Amino acid sequence: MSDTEIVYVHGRRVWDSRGRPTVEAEIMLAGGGVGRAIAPAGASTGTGEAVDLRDGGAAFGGYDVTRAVQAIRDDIAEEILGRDAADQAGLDHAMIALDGTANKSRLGANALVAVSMAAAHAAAAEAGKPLYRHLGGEDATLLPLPQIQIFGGGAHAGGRVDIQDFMVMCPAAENFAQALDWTAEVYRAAGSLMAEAGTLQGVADEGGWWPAFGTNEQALETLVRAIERAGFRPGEQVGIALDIAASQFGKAGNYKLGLEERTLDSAGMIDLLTGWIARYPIDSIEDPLAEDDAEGFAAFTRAVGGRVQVVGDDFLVTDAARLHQAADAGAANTVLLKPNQRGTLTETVAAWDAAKQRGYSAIVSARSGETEDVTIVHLAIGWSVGQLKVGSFARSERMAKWNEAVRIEEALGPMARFAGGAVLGRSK
Ligand code: 2PG
Ligand code: MG
Repeated sequence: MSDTEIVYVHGRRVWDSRGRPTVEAEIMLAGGGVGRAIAPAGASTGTGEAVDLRDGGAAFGGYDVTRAVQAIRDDIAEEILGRDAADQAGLDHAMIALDGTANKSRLGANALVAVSMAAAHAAAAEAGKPLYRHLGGEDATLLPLPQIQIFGGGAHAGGRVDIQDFMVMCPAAENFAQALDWTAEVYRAAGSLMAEAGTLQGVADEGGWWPAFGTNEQALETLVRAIERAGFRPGEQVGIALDIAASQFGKAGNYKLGLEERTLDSAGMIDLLTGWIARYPIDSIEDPLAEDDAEGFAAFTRAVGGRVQVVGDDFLVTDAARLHQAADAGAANTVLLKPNQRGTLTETVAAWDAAKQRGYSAIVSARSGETEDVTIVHLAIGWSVGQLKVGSFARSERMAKWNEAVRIEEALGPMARFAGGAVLGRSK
């Protein structure tokens, strides 16, 4: 029996940052290595995502996960006991085949992703290495440029404003730790601006300040003022990243901006956003158009893709095949990588490989429903992706991830390289 043979598989129900049930998997190997991981959950999900299997019914608003947990204990355990955890692709493909559906609706992508990540942790533990090092070897030294939310909106704030994430990036920071230092100051300055305006009303789902604004653009203006008040030069030291999450309010070419009581077509959305790009120091825009608007995506990318990251989240759903299609059409230039959108690490890596092949950048991303699980930080560094998005700078399910990256940067010492502005195509 090899040391990396799986000898124990367990699933259990735990709780996420929204107080909803989620799936945890635990795996033990013959050599004694143990791995554990928890599935996250989205709120603004793309229709092309693998299925987050929920029980439905009355309990916990229908969000219970007893079926997904049971799938780990029964079907998945039976399939993977005796398999080699060091063969991640073999393991993941066995689970994909066992599920047998195109969207993981039988066993649940939440069950699969927890097991897939737990197996990676167990194999790393068996090898006596941190996960990032196990995944990337000696080359895993690139600390990501973080995208950190200052105001949360959209589906994460009851639709209070239409736009979902108002984030900052610190491309001019010397290292990851300094990017956090700067972000902490901007986050605090934004909180004081809200307090002074009498609009400080707590935080949204991912810890960003509650967006008590009269227009979407007011949030942008306030963000620029917060950057300045924190003592930074907007656009140079600290830039803006937006997640429009347009699938939440746009369908079939109609974009309903509830806050502003107007409906735009695809061209109108593109005008609105290119106007914002002209007036504000925006470096990155995610899901500027809806998932069903590939033509809009391509038009927007033609218009601004040379100077701004155009990121596909709901549009690409961490899917290598979709990325190739998008690349053929010239739509987007960056892909968000969310392991639970597909259900296995192997498929997530495939999307990252496709991105590299087609000249796309990538951003590893958490979900709005998160936990203390820090696996994605190790993926971002282990795969040298260069960017990481985890939500805001508050609430421990977010801070746990930022803190893990601080530890890894420290452990790498002089070997650590910070992705900084280079991932945005900027020279220092
Ligand atoms: C997104 C994520 C994270 P959710 O849209 O990028 O902000 O949200 O997990 O709700 O899909
Ligand atoms: Mg998104």
